[in-house]
Amino acid sequence: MIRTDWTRDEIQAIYEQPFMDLLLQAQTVHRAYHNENQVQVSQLMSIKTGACPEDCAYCPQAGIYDTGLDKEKLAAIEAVVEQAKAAKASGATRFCMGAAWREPPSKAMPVLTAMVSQVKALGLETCMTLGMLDNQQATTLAQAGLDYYNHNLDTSPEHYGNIITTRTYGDRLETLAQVRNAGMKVCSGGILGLDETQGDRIGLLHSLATLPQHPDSVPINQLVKVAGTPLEDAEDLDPLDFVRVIATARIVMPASVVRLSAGREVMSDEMQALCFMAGANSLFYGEKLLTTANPEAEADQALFKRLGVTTSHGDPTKAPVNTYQPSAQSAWEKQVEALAKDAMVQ
Ligand code: SAM
Ligand code: DTB
Ligand code: SF4
Repeated sequence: MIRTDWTRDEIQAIYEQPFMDLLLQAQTVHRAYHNENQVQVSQLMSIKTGACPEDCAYCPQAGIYDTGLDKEKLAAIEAVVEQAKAAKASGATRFCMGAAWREPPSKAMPVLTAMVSQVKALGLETCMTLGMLDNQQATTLAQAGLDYYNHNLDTSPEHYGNIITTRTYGDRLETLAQVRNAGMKVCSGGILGLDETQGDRIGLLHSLATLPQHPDSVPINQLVKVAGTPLEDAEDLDPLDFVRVIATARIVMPASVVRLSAGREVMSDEMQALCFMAGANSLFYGEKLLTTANPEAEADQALFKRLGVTTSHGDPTKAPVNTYQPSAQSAWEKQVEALAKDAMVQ
C-alpha cells in the first residue's frame, strides 16, 4: 500500500512517536520493500560551478554571496567521461552531474545529451541536476537516456520564501511534473538545518509524500554551512531529529530510495549507522559533493564492512514493491515477537 494521500497530522504522529517505536516501524517497512543490507552509491560531479543567478540561502554557488568559490564554465565532455570512469572504478553505480544554473541554456543541450549518452555507455546510471526544466528540455534529456533528474523541494512551502526568493515552490513542482511526464525517474528531497521548525520538516515530507507519484529517490541533506552564505551561522541540528526525518520519510514513502546526502562529513559512523537503520539506503560517494567535502571512499568502504553492508547495482528495492500489507506480520516482526516472548519466559 503506497499512499499519496497522507495528512500532515498523520505524518506528525509518525514523526513524534517515541524514538524506538519510530525506528522499529521504519526498519519493518524498510525490510518489506528493500534489501535490508544493501546501499546504493552515487557519485557527484559539478559540471558548471558558481555564478548562479538564484539566491538559495544555503548555497555556496549563488553568485550574490561571496564564498570564495572558483567559478568554472561548463566542463568538457571528455573531462566528465574521465571522472565518470574513475567513479565507476571506485565503486559508484550512478553518476550525478550538477550545474549551477537557474535552468540549462539551450546552447548547452547538445553537450549535456552527449554527456548523458557517453556516461551511460560506461555502464553507469545517469542523473543530472541543472535547475528548472521545461517540457522540451525534459523530453530531450529523457530521449538522450537520462535515468534520473534531481530537483529538490528543499523545505516546507511555508519556510521556502525565507530561503529562496528567485523561484517559487510552484516552479519546483512544475519541473518535477515535467521530469515525470518525460518518463525520467524523479530524485527530490530537501535540506535540514535551515533554521526550520519541526513543522517545516513535516511540511517538506508531506509535500514529497503527496506528489502524484513518490520520488524514486529522496535525498535528505544536512546543511553544509559555508562561510559567506546567509546560513553560515544556522543553528546546529539535533542529530536525532535528522534520524527522525529519515525514518519518517522511509515510512511515508516506503518504496523510495532514501539518500543520506550532504552533511556526512560531520556525522559519526554511529550516526550514519542509525540513519541506515532508519531506512536510508543510498549515499553520495567520493571525496567531494559538488563544491564541498565528503568522506573518502575508503572510509565509506570501511564503514560498509563494519556494518556488513554491500553496495547494490541499481536500486536496492525488492520487486514487486507494492505488495506490503501494513496489517500482515512480516517474518521479521514475527521473529521480534518470538524473541520478546522468550525474554518474558526467562
Ligand atoms: N542549481 C540546481 C538546482 O538548485 O536545482 C542544481 C544544483 S543544487 C546545488 C542541488 C541541491 O544541492 C540543492 O537543491 C540543495 O538541496 C543542495 N545543496 C546546495 N547547497 C547545499 C549545502 N550547503 N548544504 C546541503 N545541501 C546543499
Ligand atoms: C542533493 O540533494 N544533494 C547534492 C545533489 N542533490 C546535487 C548536492 C549537495 C551539495 C552540497 C554543497 C556543495 O557541495 O556544493
Ligand atoms: Fe543555484 Fe542550485 Fe545553488 Fe540555488 S542551489 S544557488 S539554483 S546552484
